[in-house]
Formats: sequence, structure tokens, C-alpha cells
Amino acid sequence: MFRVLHLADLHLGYRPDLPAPVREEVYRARNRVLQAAVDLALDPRQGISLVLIAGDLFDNHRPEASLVEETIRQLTRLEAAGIQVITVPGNHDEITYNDAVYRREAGRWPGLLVTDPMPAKVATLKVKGDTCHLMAMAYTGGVTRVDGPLKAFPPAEGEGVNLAVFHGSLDWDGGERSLPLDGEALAAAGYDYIALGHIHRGGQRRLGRGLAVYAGMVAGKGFADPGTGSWTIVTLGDGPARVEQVPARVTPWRLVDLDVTAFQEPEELETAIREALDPGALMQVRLTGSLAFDLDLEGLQARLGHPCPYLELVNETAGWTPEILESIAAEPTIRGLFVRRLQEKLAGSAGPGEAEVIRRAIFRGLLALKGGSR
Ligand SMILES: [Mn+2]
Repeated sequence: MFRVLHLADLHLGYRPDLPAPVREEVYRARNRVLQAAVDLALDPRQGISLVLIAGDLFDNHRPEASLVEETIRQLTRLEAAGIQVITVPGNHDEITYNDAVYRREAGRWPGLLVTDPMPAKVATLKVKGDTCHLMAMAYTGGVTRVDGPLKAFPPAEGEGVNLAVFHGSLDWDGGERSLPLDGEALAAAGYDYIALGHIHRGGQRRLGRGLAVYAGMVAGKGFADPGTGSWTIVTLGDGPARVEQVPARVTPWRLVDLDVTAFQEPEELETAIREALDPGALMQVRLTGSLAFDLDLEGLQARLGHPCPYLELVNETAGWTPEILESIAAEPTIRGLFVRRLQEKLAGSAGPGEAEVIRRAIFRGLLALKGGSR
């Protein structure tokens, strides 16, 4: 029996789309995730004997030299402690290119670096006395033959644990550009555990007698790709594969939708935002519904200060409530005239598409007349 730390999609070197100081902070924190993984693997309480990296260790095929050095240093710590490490290139850190990190550093990459362009048995390892057959591949543009989901997987060996590592998508939906894997063929191959990378939200599925698991991305890339916040540890060699998730200390990305329709005053909105905030998270608060007051997003953001590592307010409201618009339209002012004109247009609009454009024009126009930008 042995325990495996299954990693995938660390995306080291990724810089999020955030203002400069926060971006660099999040970038540095993400690059420390590998060290955290190695620390976890070296923790004697975890009893890890094997570390699998199922693709997209790096965010691109040519990461910064200092990051490459640090990565090699961390993986060497595993080797020095007698923990075996297997690296499979992904689609972000594709091995295809001549200047790909895995081509340039192949000679000194710690552990086993998988380079076979088609599914193959790449090694038979001895792990804590167990025999472990390892099947894997490295997608290589122009060499890997894909004209549909991959089906030609080497069959499991009779004795020992059969372990597969792939970076791709189980069962092609047609819109997926990365390596498609045929679930039925994988099930028929008879592996005990299929360590997958590529799907960042993680997940697992029974495949024949084995278990296919997406470890998921531990540290998020953004509000739409927030990461799992947990490590995947697997016990093999003693009955069916057993998977456990261990919480990781990473900064969460959290997106909160807040309906503003019920609020009468900006202060109520401010209070509701404060209540929705997680002080340890990178946060986006999306305002929805209709506004019963003037929304001064910049002013609101300034009043909120820095209650968490990052806070982004996004106005996705439908604009002002009809009552507010009526009262603005009644004003003997430029903005009153503006609203009256556009409301006339709205009354004679051709269809819902045009009406929506006019509503947005009213909303943006009113903000512009106030000197606001959103
Ligand atoms: Mn990925």
C-alpha cells in the first residue's frame, strides 16, 4: 500500500488580470504553491511515496528562468527524500516547441519526465515494495495523432498497481481543444487509478474497475476559474483507490452576486457589501437588480477601503428603477432632457434588442453626465 500526491494545473508563472501591486502579490503566492505541495509530501504524517504532476505545472512552455530553477529545486527536495516524482507536460506547458522548458531542461529534470507522444507504458516503479505500472503520454503537436478521442491505451499489467497519468478531457464534447480521452477505452484498459489534469474544478468518475480523478487547480486564476483550495491524496495498492482532499492554504477567489433592488440608500448597499466580504479572499461583488439611488461606484469603492486582499465592484444592474427615471425626466436639467429624449426613443423602439441598448445608453449617459465612467 502506498500514498500518492496527485497534482495538476498548478499554472506556475501565471499573472492574474488585476491591478499591478495585487497582481504581483498573487503571482508570487501562486509560485509558492509548489513549495507547499512539496512540504505536504515531505510531511511524515502524510506518508507520501509518489508525486504525480498531471500537466500544466507551468502556465506556459517558456517560464522565467528563476521560476524554472526554483521548480527544479523543489522537485529535487522530493527526490532527496526518496519520493518519486513523475511529470507529464500539459497543453499550457506543451513540450512541442524547441524552446519548451521540458526540452531545454530534460537532462536535469528531477524524477521521470514523460515525453512519449502517444499513450504508453512509461515505467514500472517499485513504490514501498509494491510494483506500480505507469501509463502516460505527453501531447506533442504534429506527432500525437488525434482525430477523435484517444482510444489506444496499453492494457493494464496482471500484477501490481496500474496507474495512468494524462492531461486531457475525458470524452470529447466537440468544443474542447485539448487532448480528448475516450472514457470507455480507458475503462477497458483496466487501470486502478487514472490521474488527470486539465479540468480545473476537479472531479472524479468510476472507470471500469478503477477511478479517474481530476485533481483540479489548487490556487485559482480568477473569479471565473477560482481553484479548488485543496490537495488530492490517493491511497493505492490495497483494494480500490481511495481519494482524500486536504485543505490547502491558498488565497480564495470569491464572487458574490448582490441584488441591490431592495436598498433605498447607498449606505444600505455599503453595509450589505461589508457583510458579504470575506476578509481573507480576493473578491468580486457583482451588483444586480435595479437601483433606487445614484450609484457612485468609485466613491463606494473608496469608502469601503481595503477590507480584503482585493475587492472589485462590478455594476451589472439593469439601471435605475422606473420611479427614479421618471423623477429625473421631470427635472428642468440637461440630464432631465437626456432621459426624456431617450425615453421617447424607448417608447418607439423596434424590439427588445434595441430597447436594451437604449436602457444601457440611459444608464451610461447619466453616469457620464455626473462625471462617472461606468
Ligand atoms: Mn490547466
